[in-house]
Amino acid sequence: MRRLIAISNRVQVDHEGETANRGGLAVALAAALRESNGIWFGWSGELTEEFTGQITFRRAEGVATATIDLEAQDIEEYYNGFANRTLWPLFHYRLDLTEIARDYAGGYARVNSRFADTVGPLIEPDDLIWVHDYHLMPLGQQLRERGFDNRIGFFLHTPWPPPSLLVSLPDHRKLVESLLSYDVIGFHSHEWRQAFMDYVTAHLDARLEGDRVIFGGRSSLLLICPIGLDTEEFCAAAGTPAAVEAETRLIHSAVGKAVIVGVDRLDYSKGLQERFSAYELLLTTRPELREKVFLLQIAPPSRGDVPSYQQIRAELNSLSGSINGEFAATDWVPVRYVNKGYSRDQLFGIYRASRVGLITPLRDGMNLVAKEYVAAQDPADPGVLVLSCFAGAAAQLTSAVIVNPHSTEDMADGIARALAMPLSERRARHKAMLECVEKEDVRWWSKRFMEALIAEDAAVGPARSPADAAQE
Ligand code: ADQ
Repeated sequence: MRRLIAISNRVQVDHEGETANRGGLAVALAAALRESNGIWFGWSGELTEEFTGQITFRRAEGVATATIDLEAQDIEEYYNGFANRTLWPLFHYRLDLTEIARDYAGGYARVNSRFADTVGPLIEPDDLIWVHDYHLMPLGQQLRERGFDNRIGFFLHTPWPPPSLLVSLPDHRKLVESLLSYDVIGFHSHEWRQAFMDYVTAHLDARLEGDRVIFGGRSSLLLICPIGLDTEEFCAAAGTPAAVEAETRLIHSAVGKAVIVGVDRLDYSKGLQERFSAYELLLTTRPELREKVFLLQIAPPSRGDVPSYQQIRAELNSLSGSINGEFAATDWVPVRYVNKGYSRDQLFGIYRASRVGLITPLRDGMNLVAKEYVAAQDPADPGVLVLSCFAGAAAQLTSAVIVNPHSTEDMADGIARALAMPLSERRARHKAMLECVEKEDVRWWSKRFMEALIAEDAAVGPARSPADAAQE
């Protein structure tokens, strides 16, 4: 089996006692790497006074990791700056929150170049390289410039924005051209891939041939490859003490009330304010539901150094407080808003105890929480998933109650429908979704991507090392 080198901004594997804030990518990649005996390379999350390129090698949960520390200026300009203040909002259609600054773009280029310089010596000619996410779009080109002609793939975990938004980015052409150094570019859904195709045909001197882009003498395959859950591992939580305790605690504390659950990183793309407003509308327009339901929103803070994240946190505190102030009774709190992380076992129990899973991002590349909610249900008496039409997951989980997260009325109707849904319909919808979550899991996802990358190898021929290339 070919060795995989996965490269992502952060390398996050669980060390004992740490479970909070683990992103979707961490969950998915660990499984893919364990199987291929690969190396996961990226930033340690640590700060260093001066960048040295020194690599720390570790092994955690069967995954070999190689990490580097970054300087404060790198973190400010590349991570907090270009990645989280420029690209993340832009790629989630939030031009209003997109901050453009040359320092950010400069930091982004510098860190991508530092990644290329430090990972380079680890790469052998036969390795497959898989780069992840918007933080590292130029890395493939940086590696090519250093002479690596391994098969290199890139997977985008976020949406790809429509061309009319992307052109707001200075140097948008340069960024997209750099992506076309990859052999395979993966997207979660047809919609994100189509937006990419629309851009390259409108703004670059590129040609589409089926699902390939031909540009600058290279061909890149544009692959639709929706990420899945590590379903087997996640479902192994069933019956564990932590899962059972979380489930029974929630059921007892609910005393017969139906639990509506939301689990999200605290991020403006997740539509949390809109969700709270929809729930408020539900209680206002359907008084018969008061004291019969409550919303449990779990949202651990993320990216606290970025002002828009501090702002959303303050807004949600105020919104949950005002809903509780308006509707609460002596023995009923309508919104339980919890800003902390839970272990995966506990999350399993929480999902299982909840009658409705309310997942309503305004835009989301995929959304793994929706899949986790489905996987955790009891097939004999499952809860109902209410899902935003703007999550990548909606293209696969078509048996969810699909709602428009911009319409509080539509969401309130969706929740009411889910609460009233008869058992037979709940079972039928759940069965269809579970089939997809089980079949198209994280192994299916990584296999699909890796096979596409290997097939490119057959098409293009074996890679040479930079040393071979120099000798020729
Ligand atoms: P995220 O935006 O982080 O990921 P998501 O796919 O929902 O979003 O994954 C979040 C993960 O964090 C889930 O596995 C969830 O269980 C976990 N999590 C959330 N809240 C938690 C809590 N309180 N305690 C413990 N765990 C918690 C990005 C993209 C997504 C895409 C993924 C994977 O934004 O669209 O689905 O990458 O590609």
